[in-house]
Amino acid sequence: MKLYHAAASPFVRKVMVLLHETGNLDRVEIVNTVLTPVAPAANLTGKNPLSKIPALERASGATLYDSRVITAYLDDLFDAGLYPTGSRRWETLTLEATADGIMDAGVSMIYDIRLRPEDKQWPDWGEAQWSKIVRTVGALDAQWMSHLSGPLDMGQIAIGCALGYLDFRHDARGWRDHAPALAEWFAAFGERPSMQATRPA
Ligand code: GSF
Repeated sequence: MKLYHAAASPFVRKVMVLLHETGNLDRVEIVNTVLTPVAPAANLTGKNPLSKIPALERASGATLYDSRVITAYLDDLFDAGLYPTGSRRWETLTLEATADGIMDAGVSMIYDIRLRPEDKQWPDWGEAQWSKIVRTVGALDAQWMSHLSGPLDMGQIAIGCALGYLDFRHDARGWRDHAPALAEWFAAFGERPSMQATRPA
């Protein structure tokens, strides 16, 4: 399988952490992919017409994309149990969606700053995205610490990758000021070898 990859992408990192945690890194070939919304990757558009990463090309069958589809597929393939059964399953899926929402907001802020010409930038956009992030880390801190402290699942991995992205791109904004318990959880989670091996660059 080929994984279309960029080391800075928090969505790709979810897949990489899953591969590390399940000991299956050798099952994928990493294809470094350079792209932005205004510069699609020529080697990818034939596989994922949206030109977004991660994408997972398989020996047969459709190329899979959207990180949540890929993580669910690999969890199934490796029988990894990162999507638990019972009521915890729906929490895990919601937690992963929450993490992806933080990533979407954080990535969108970077696109606005880096890709738009200066005269077309709109600071209110970035502030509104940051407000989403502040609200969300606050909600995680207030309502999700018990789940986050349970057995490893894909929701936790995704939140770890989302918070890692905030540190990587938005460190100066200080998300920890809004979520002290979450910050404590992340200090420990970030020490996992899978997280250390996939630090964004
Ligand atoms: C989001 C992937 C994404 O936006 C997923 O896989 O979960 N819902 C999708 N990836 C970015 C790279 S990144 O900053 O992580 C991407 O591919 N952007 C290119 C574009 O055209 O938006």
